Amino acid sequence: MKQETFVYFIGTAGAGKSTLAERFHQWTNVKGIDSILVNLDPGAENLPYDPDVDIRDWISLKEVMESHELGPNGAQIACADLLAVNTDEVKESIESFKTDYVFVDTPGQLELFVFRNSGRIIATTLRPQQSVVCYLIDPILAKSASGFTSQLLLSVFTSFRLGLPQFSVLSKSDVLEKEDLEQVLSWADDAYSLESAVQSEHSSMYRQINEDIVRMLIDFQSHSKLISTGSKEFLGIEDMYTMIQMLFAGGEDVLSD
Ligand SMILES: Nc1nc2c(ncn2[C@@H]2O[C@H](COP(=O)(O)OP(=O)(O)O)[C@@H](O)[C@H]2O)c(=O)[nH]1
Ligand SMILES: [Mg+2]
Repeated sequence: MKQETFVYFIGTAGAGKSTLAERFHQWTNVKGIDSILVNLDPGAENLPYDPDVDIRDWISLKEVMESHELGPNGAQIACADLLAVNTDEVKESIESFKTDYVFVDTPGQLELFVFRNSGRIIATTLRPQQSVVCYLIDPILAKSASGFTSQLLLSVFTSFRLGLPQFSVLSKSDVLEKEDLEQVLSWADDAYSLESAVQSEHSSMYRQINEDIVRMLIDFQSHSKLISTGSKEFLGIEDMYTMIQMLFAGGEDVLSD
């Protein structure tokens, strides 16, 4: 039986999860690696790909809105809670493809997958021993030091909740001016430069908190290994692939045969 590697794309709304999942899938096609795309967003309207496994086959946001007389926000939450009910069917459907890589696109809003129980149930049921989270940092939200720190904290919460191996990427990096991109990458390389940048944004009453936050980020190593990605020419995808191969070292590299 094939030993699939699951890659979960997680990040705030609009961070570029669906687009990056699709780009990675295309890249594997070019490289001759077998992969499938799984959509776990019941509320997805305009996906930039045609999913191989689609949660919307089991859960319809529109039907949940009608049957429970809910508005779109309430229905999104109800749908997120229903995700776990269909885990066995989703697992069976994924396994039927007998593939090497499973790219899992998660609901638009991060909290629906990370903070509610369903996400955790899915991530620990499907194939936790060969799963990795690709956490997307939205560059627009990372331009200021406090914004970037907040994004790193969200990635720590994600790792804390799901308990899976995780790495971060700076998505949509083409939307940043060159200087802003360099700034964000330099903060990612050096947590202490991030700390002093946050310090200069806030008054000194936050000094101790800033120090504590930076120490925690270093402990979680969430500040390091930030890979720049963007829609152009598969930017960063090969680095992501290498990172995943390294994480599961000892596993078979499907590219090498
Ligand atoms: N410039 C640029 N735009 C992107 C990139 N990736 C995604 N987008 C755009 O950002 C928006 C949100 O992307 P999407 O993948 O739907 O984000 P999601 O909500 O995290 O799944 C869409 O309008 C995409 O076309 C990128 O690499 N560069
Ligand atoms: Mg999406």
